[in-house]
Amino acid sequence: MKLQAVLWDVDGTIAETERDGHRIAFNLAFEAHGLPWQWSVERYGELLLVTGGRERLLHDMATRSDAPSMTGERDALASSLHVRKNELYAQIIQAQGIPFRPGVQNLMEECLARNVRMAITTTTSRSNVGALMRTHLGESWKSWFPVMVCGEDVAQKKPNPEVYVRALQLLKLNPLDTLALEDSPGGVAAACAAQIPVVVTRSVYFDNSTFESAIAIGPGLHQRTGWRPLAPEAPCTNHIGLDDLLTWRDRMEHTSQFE
Ligand code: XBP
Ligand code: MG
Repeated sequence: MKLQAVLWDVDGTIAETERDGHRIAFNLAFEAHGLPWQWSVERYGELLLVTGGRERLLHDMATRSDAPSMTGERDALASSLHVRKNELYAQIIQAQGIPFRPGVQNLMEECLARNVRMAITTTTSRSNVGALMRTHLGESWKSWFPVMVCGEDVAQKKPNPEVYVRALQLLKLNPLDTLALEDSPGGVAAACAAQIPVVVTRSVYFDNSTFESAIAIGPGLHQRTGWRPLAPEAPCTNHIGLDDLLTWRDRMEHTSQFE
């Protein structure tokens, strides 16, 4: 059965945007608001279990004695910080750039060349996706992704499957005609709940996480070693490509973790 579409998670999967992008932008937004808060690399890793930047801010505020005590004030502060954070994130991306993870653009180009459609399926804000994609794919980047479902398009963010269900509706495809690429347990849970086969490329923050229902788990699209199940024999390339995704999808083994 042909693979009709590849569904891309963004943060952690397409690029390592969390530690050196979103986290830094959140800290600059705290400073800009005169707040003495800073999220360390470690603390941010804990906070990543809460998807969505605004939701993450509210979750953190609930642990702070110096956060506003009234719900309305907290909501307003979270919204204002989040808007500023996204502006700063775009500036960081423009000024210093965050590279695509190796092997990502290769697979995107292969999808285009072989008429496999691509969708963006993310809980990040639409503006953040644009900032990242534009720097790597140019102004025509949207033509690469006929379907894009972002944080503001859904009522419930990952691990809720809504992002993926919406993408399938827009693509007019059944889940088994597609395959998702993810890096986080929440993202995998969302894809699996939508019955979409999912391949995990481990990212900095989820390097040691346990994944229950992925059809393959590996270190990144740039290398064929370190995958479970093993990457199929392919003497002519070092990258993971569409044929590998197809093989894993057709075998549909469920891989829980490296052992
Ligand atoms: C990543 C997220 C997002 C980003 C920040 O989701 O959880 O919240 O950290 O984005 P995914 P916003 O890996 O599914 O893309 O601040 O725009 O919410
Ligand atoms: Mg991710």
